[in-house]
Amino acid sequence: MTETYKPEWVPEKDDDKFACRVMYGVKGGHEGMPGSNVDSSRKSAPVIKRNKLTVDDYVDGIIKGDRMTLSRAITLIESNAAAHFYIAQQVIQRILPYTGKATRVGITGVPGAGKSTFIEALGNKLCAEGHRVAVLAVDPSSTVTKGSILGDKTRMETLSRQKNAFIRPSPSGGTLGGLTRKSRETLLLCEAAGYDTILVETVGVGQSETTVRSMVDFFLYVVITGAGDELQGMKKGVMELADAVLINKADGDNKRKAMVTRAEYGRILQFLRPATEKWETRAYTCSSVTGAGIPELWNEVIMKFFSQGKENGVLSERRKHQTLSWVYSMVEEHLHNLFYRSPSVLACKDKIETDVVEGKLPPTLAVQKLIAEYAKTEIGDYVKDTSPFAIK
Ligand SMILES: Nc1nc2c(ncn2[C@@H]2O[C@H](COP(=O)(O)OP(=O)(O)OP(=O)(O)O)[C@@H](O)[C@H]2O)c(=O)[nH]1
Ligand SMILES: [Mg+2]
Repeated sequence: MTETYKPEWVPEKDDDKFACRVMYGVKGGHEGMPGSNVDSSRKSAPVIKRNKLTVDDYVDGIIKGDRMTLSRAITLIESNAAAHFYIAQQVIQRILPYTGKATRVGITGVPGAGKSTFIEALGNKLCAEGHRVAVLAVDPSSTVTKGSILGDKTRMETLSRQKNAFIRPSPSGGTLGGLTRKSRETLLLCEAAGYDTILVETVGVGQSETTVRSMVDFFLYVVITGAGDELQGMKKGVMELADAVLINKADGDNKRKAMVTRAEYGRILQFLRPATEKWETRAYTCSSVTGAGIPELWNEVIMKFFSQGKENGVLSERRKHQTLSWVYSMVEEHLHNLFYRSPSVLACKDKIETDVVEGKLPPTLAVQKLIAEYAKTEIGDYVKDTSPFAIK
């Protein structure tokens, strides 16, 4: 009989919220991996079922800085299963006192700007100086392909070999709080595990920049010269979120052009409102391949931002504000889910939609009807609800 193991977090049916599929192992397994020594005629490699960890196991392992426990705790947070949500929330609550000490930096930019290469160069420098660096990715998964945009480009080969580095590709969205919650909680786990610098990479599409901006202290916008400038220029909104604009790939023939681009961005930035109070957002150049400009950017710009921000209280204000806005974004998300999954709303939605489209019902009245329908049956149920947020 073929031994197969289906993890308990896999939904019974394929769900469009579930961004990956569980596959059989490779025939004979991978060299050096569990099952590598099995008979190659077997259909699939046996998967060794790991012991379930208790909340105490998770908390102790994380605080000790154990990478395996940290990885498993992140998987727990990423899980869309309600049972995992309960355990994960208990773990988060217990590790909270150990969080908040890291330097949180977000990095955004168009695909191919060199964000991962930059993070690798910076991460290696920081590890060499004795820092412990965690790299996370926030990637709006494509609902069409169910895949992620950053894909496996977050590999960062040299950095991933450093014992002081922890690299975690992005979680997928889905139910129970979605991407923002998962990313924030992952960041907290890494802090509790002793990582003093957290670098968060995100692709400049959709809402992901705002998500990352809302969870980091310093936000870096990586751009490149030449083709695509018009596109990047259109992203004025991102420039208003940035604490520094970095013109990457300032090497070889591109160096001069990068200097010109830097001056151009410098001019634009003068007219924009800086993202952080009492801080001037400026443009800088670097080469992530040669490493030129990276130590200066870190030591003279980013570190200055942190020392200044700690002294004048701007950073602690930002963190307080971020925590509160996190609470309310979860409230909104949860209300949204409750409404759209409410059986009474689902029961009357089609009829109301048809009436609106046919001009029989004004949109404002439709809103009132839908909300009234929801409130009538759902609010009372909420208290005895089985939802993870229900009052017990
Ligand atoms: N010459 C030069 N090439 C660079 C530099 N930084 C990155 N590259 C190259 O640019 C390409 C894209 O780099 P990535 O680091 O994958 O870019 P990214 O912004 O992380 O891309 P996505 O994750 O797809 O959004 C790679 O081929 C890198 O080798 C640089 O400073 N100089
Ligand atoms: Mg990348």
